Formats: sequence, C-alpha cells, structure tokens
Amino acid sequence: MSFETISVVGLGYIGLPTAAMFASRKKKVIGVDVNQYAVETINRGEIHIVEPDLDMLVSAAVQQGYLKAVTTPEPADAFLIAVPTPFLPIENESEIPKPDLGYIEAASKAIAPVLKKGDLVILESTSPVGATEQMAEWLNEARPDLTFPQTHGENAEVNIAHCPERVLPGHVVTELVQNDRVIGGMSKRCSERSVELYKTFVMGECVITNARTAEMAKLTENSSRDVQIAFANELSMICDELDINVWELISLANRHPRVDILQPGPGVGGHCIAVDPWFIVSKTPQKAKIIHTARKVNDHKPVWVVEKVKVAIAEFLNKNPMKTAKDITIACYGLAFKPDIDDLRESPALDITKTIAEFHAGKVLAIEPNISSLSHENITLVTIDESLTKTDIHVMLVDHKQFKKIKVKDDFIIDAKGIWK
Ligand code: SAJ
Repeated sequence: MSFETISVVGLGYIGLPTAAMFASRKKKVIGVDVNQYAVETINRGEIHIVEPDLDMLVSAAVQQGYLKAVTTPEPADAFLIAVPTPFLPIENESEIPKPDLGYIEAASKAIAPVLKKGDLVILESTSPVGATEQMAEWLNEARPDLTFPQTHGENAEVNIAHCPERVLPGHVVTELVQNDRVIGGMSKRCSERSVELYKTFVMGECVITNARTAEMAKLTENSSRDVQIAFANELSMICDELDINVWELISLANRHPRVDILQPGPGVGGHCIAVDPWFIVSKTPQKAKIIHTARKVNDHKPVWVVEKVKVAIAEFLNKNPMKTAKDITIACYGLAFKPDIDDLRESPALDITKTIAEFHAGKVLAIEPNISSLSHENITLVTIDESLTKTDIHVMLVDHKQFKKIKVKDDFIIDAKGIWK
C-alpha cells in the first residue's frame, strides 16, 4: 500500500524540513504542532526557524497545496514523530540526567484516535533504547481495537519503526536527501514499509536493522563526537598549563595518517551532542564510563573559560593599578552554539557571557553578527568595530567567519577557538 497522505508530528528543526521534503515530492502532508504560532506561520508559507533553503521549500509546498499545518492530528497513511526528547531536570550536579519521553507520549496519545489499519508510525526523535517499544505500548493502550508489532509481529495492523534523524543543523535540506538512513523496524515488514516511505526523497542508502539497534546507533554517533570533542577540550586545558599552543599541537598530531583530533572550544552546545550521551549513561551507568567522563569534561569547559576571564581581570588590574574592575570592558565574540548559525539554544558561549555579566562590575559587550537583538540587561550587543575600540579584555567564543578577519592587538585575549593566537 503506498503512502498518499503523510503526517509529521512536531514541526521543529527536523519535522518541518522533513514535511517540506515529502511535500516537494508531491505527497499530501499534514504537519501537526501544538504551537499555534508555528502552525499559523507555516500556513502562510513562512517558517518560524532558521535553516538555509527551507523557506523556499515550505513556501512552494504550501502554495501548491501539498503542505498544511494543524494543531490536532488528522487521518494519514504514515505518521512521523519528530518531537523533542530533552532530559528531566536534575536536583544536583552529581545526578545523571534521565530522558524525558513526555513529548513522545503526548504525540502517541494525540495520533492514536485517528490511527487505522495499515498505518505506519515512525519515531524520528533521538531516543533512549526501548523508547520505540514504549511508544508502541502507548499506542496499543490507546487503541486496543488495533493490533501492533509487539504482539502480532509481521501480521500487525499498524507498523512501527525507529528511523533517527541524523542531519546537521545548517545543512538539513541537503543532508535529508543525501545521508544514509538507519531504519529500525519492530518487524521486517515495518522496516520494509519505512524504506518505501523514505525512498520518496532519500537518495542515500536506507539500511535495515531493529528498533533497539537504530536507537543505539543514533546515540552512538553523537556520543562518539562528544568523546572526541572532550579529548580535544582536555588537551586544550593540559596545553594551557604546559604553555603549548593546542591548535598547533593538534595540527601537528593530525599529520599522522591515523590520527584525526577534533577542535577544542568553549564547551559543547546544541540540543543533541550535549544531551544524547546521557541517554546511554542513564541506562547503563556502570558500563558507560568514557561516555560519562566525556560529558563531564565538556560541561566543565565553560567553567574553565570563565576562570581564565577572572585571571585576565586580575592581571589587567595588576598592570593598571589606577583602575578598578568597574572600568574594565569585556567583549565576548559569538553567542551561538556553533559557527555561522543564529541558534543560541544550549550555547556554552551564551552561558559564559551571561556568567561574566553576573559577576563583572564593568561593561560586558557581546558581538553576534547572526542576531539583531538580545534581551539581557547587563549585556550590550555591539558591532565588531565598536567592540574593537572600547574593549579591554577580548573573549573569543565562536569562530564565526566575520571574526576570522579581525586583528586584535590588545594583550588581554582569551581565545577559546584559537583563531587569533
Ligand atoms: N564542536 C567542538 N569541536 C569540534 C566540533 C564541534 O567544540 O571539533 C562543538 C560545536 O561548537 C557545538 C557542538 O560541538 O557546540 C555540537 O556541534 P556539531 O556540529 O558537532 O553537531 P550538532 O549538534 O550541530 O549536530 C549533531 C550531528 N551529529 C554528528 O555529527 C555525529 C548531526 O549529524 C545530528 O543529526 C545532530 O547532532 C542531531 O540532531 O542529533
């Protein structure tokens, strides 16, 4: 049975581009989101997030009548769930964060009333191992009149799979088409039907496995990157103590044919790499030792950068005994969670800037070429030129392309990205 109508639940950074991609292949797509503002924006043919080329795709899809957004699910042949999977709040620093499946539960309960025999339900959200089986249980509880793969395997009336998204923010539109897809069906039939669905637009290979392995594959990809970044961040702190330029060191070590070290930075941000490893650690805390340590190393890096700023303030005052901390202007270059994007969510650069603004008596400037306003009373958003004339201590946090051309002559530079030193 082919897929005439496809519903995408959750119209964020993954769901909206996926919905637009199906619509661009002339499928009837119903996007579902609890956010009324997002729904209205999309129905006008506009977008509520920033992602290159997505605006054109959504505008065309809405204009041609292939994409509409709603707040309450409607019947469809396939449902893709792309809702957030954050972790639950922790009481203290030593606690291991646990995943919050609340959005998946709410999405399952929302689509259950419109599910029918022959439908396919795909969980795309990055999820802890076992989440797809849990989702299947929620659907089964809500619709005891239908059969599901956990009890009826190949003969189930509703098919279920986990097909994690793996696209890089900033490159979503191309990566959705080109990347290989891991397809983890709860039965062989679930996988085969999912492949058929994704082949609507995916040019990469659709590789079949089971749901648990697919869940773990996604977590492994992001944990692998987190561990590698932690290695670079640990090196940066070791090298600072030993008076060695870590960027020179890494470029030398990377000349070895089997060494490929990533780059240190102010910490790991975004909603994926700093979150997903915890889904492994919370499930198997006794075994996930390197993954756990990497998280701690990366989470400590912003604290370390703030300490360097405090040392620079002390050195500045030592060199300028007539001045007080109130006279010192500190500029933070970059607030986004990584270069050349406008996304400030879970950004170590933003956290560092806010922390400095909390303790520092003098002015704190922020230079973020990708945003036009910032609402924080102690931080002033300025241009590069303004900052270069007013600043005493320069803190380089994000290697946006605009910053690479700057020549900073002052003595007081903390360069977390190694672009000025
Ligand atoms: N970072 C470093 N040093 C590096 C590389 C990155 O400090 O050498 C930092 C970045 O500045 C940023 C953080 O790591 O703060 C994460 O950035 P990223 O570019 O590594 O990854 P994300 O979070 O934008 O996207 C990741 C991708 N996963 C992998 O590359 C394995 C993407 O493919 C996933 O789809 C996405 O997570 C996701 O949604 O899970």
